[in-house]
Amino acid sequence: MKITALAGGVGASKLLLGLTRAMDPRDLTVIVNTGDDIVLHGLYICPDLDIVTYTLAGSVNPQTGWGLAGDTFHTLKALARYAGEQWFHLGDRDLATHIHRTDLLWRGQPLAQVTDGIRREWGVASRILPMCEHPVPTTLLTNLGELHFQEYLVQHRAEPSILDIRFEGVESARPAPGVLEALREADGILICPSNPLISIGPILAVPGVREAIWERRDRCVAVSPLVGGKSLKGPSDKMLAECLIEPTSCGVALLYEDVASVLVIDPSDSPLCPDIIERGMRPVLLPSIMHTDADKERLARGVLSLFDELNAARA
Ligand code: FO1
Repeated sequence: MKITALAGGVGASKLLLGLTRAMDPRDLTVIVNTGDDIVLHGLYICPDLDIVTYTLAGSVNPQTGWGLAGDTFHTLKALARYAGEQWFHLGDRDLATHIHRTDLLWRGQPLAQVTDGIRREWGVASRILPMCEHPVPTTLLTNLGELHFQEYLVQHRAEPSILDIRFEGVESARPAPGVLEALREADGILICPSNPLISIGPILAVPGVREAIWERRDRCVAVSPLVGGKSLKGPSDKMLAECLIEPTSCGVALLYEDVASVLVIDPSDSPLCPDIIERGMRPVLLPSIMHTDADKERLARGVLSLFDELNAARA
């Protein structure tokens, strides 16, 4: 069974790791958000692509869910002499990835090819695709003014209130090579438990992507990133509330009802089932909190059984 997943960073990677243990990882393609990408110190940094790659390689820092396990920060400390204290923590070994990527991009290699080379160097068997190759930075209009998503999240610890979200230039972006094919050829499409506004939102906003999934809605399953009205990771709950969307799996259903037929929610959220059904989605209860590798694999196996069931119903 070929699975194509839409993913942000840390939350998605947990489920993706479970999937690579529950299925042949070569049958998994991951389409990753690049709205979080940022240029710092002249380096092109793609946090979500790197988080997915390092996680599937078994090398991510397990404490943070981003960066490399056991990395050091000597370069960043040395840089403080010239550029002052840095708010975005780039580890020494992580920097090698950003230097290599930036070098290849400067030489004219497209981002999808660079990304594929990096995942191969890390021994990752699943295909990892950027959503598009053209930079589409997520900009938030906040009470402090316009902020790049990383400034909002990391520098300002997601404290400012959000007035608007923009994916700069997305109207003229094109899906990266392989993205639409991976959606059209998938037996199952999975929307990972990532922030629906700023991780999955940018992917769906790339022209052609939402339509391609809409056509295959009957085989698309979304996993809610909220349990009991709280985000599993990051500020999804706060951001949804500020965008006047109910910060529960019901609000998530509102954002995905046109593209996914099934919404996986945690059993503790079962009282939300009638509202989710009202939105035209089928709620499925699966334990969604992933602390251990066993939790990740159990959720992944539950999602794979759902895809089997959906395929059997279509046959
Ligand atoms: N997140 C932080 O909260 N603080 C950081 O200093 C930080 C650095 C960082 C460096 C490389 C990288 O790939 C990711 C990094 N992240 C950091 C995570 C990142 O900001 C977000 O989690 C994602 O963009 C959202 O998925």
